[in-house]
Amino acid sequence: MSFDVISIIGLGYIGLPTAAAFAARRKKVVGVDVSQSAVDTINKGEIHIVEPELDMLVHAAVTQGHLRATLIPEPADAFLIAVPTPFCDGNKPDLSYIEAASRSIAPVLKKGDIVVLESTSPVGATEKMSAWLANCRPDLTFPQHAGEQSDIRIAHCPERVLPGHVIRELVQNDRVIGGMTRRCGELARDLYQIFVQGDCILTDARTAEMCKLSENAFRDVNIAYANELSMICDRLDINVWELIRLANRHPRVSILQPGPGVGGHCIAVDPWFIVDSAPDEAKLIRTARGVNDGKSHYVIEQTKRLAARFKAPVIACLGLAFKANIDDLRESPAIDIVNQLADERVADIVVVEPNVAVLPEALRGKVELTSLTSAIEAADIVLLLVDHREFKDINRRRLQSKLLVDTRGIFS
Ligand code: SAJ
Repeated sequence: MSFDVISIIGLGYIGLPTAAAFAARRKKVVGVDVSQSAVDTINKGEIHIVEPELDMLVHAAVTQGHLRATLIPEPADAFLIAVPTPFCDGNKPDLSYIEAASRSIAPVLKKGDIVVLESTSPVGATEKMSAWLANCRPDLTFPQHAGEQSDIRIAHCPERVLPGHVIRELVQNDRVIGGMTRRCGELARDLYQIFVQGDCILTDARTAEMCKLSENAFRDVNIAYANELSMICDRLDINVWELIRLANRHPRVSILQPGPGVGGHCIAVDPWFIVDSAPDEAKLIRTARGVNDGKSHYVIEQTKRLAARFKAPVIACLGLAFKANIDDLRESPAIDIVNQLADERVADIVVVEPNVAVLPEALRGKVELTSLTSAIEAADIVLLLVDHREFKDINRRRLQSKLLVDTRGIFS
């Protein structure tokens, strides 16, 4: 199948780079998003997110006529759904965005099309998507009931790219492709092979769903180990960064880095999808979530103890993003920490975040966003929350008279 027109539903951190990758292979790509401003920005050849190299790719794709964005889905040969899967109360997966995206494309589906779910999803979500589509289009057959003979093909191919390295990883990473049937998987593999240079490995949809969740839970558990070590080392007066460097000299040891907690919309979220579907068995995975969330509270208490030494302390909080050198503030532990310190009126707080122009809603009116130079000058305490490159370059002499809480180990 030649896939003349490819439609990407959701033009965010995954959907937009994926759309640009197909467009770079001269495919006609129609991107769909519910945000008018995202659609307008993209149609001008610009981008609404920060990701290295993406601006050039999108600009080229739009000006050469390969990529166009729209609010309303149009007919295509392949549909890729890349919308958020957050969790709602009780850490339960919220599939409402996938459901809304499915319902929006259902009217334009035609016999022979393939629909691929890219969003990270709990086990069974691809089957649900197929059922929602089937409900909307009783005139077409779907793999759940028609098996290999269905009119519409359905597969799950979870995205696995690392924010900050998306353009390279999108092309080079292997892809796990879970077809609802063998034929669905094979067709999805043909689709991804348009731009993926890594291996495209076939499995069933449930295994592909669980594979993605297992990867992120694996990382969460390993970060929890590093975070727990950091708290143990504080108690025992040992420099955890040196300890980890030394332990990692062992050929079979590779400890990750402690931080202020785990953020982002993936690693802090996806393990809950496993816990939700197997609550009695997922003990280690649940505990790791608790350790990583607990690390943020630990940093807050550490900072409060230092602030108590001053009459009118000023704290410079360096970084709000969920990790280094990106503008993504989703589920960022840095924001929770700053927010709580501000709510408890622990100090006057100035914030530096080189990757955003305005404070997130949660912090507006509570803290001041300022430049690195003036924040450090004003501060009694410097709370380093994100290891952005701008902070690594700080002249250490400017920190000499300050108390430091260095959650990322860049000053030690
Ligand atoms: N972190 C640490 N210490 C470390 C590594 C990370 O505290 O040693 C923290 C980061 O600061 C951040 C959080 O963990 O707050 C997550 O960052 P990350 O770089 O580990 O991962 P993400 O969320 O940017 O991307 C992950 C990746 N998954 C894995 O590495 C298994 C990526 O490949 C996935 O595509 C992505 O989740 C996703 O979309 O699911």
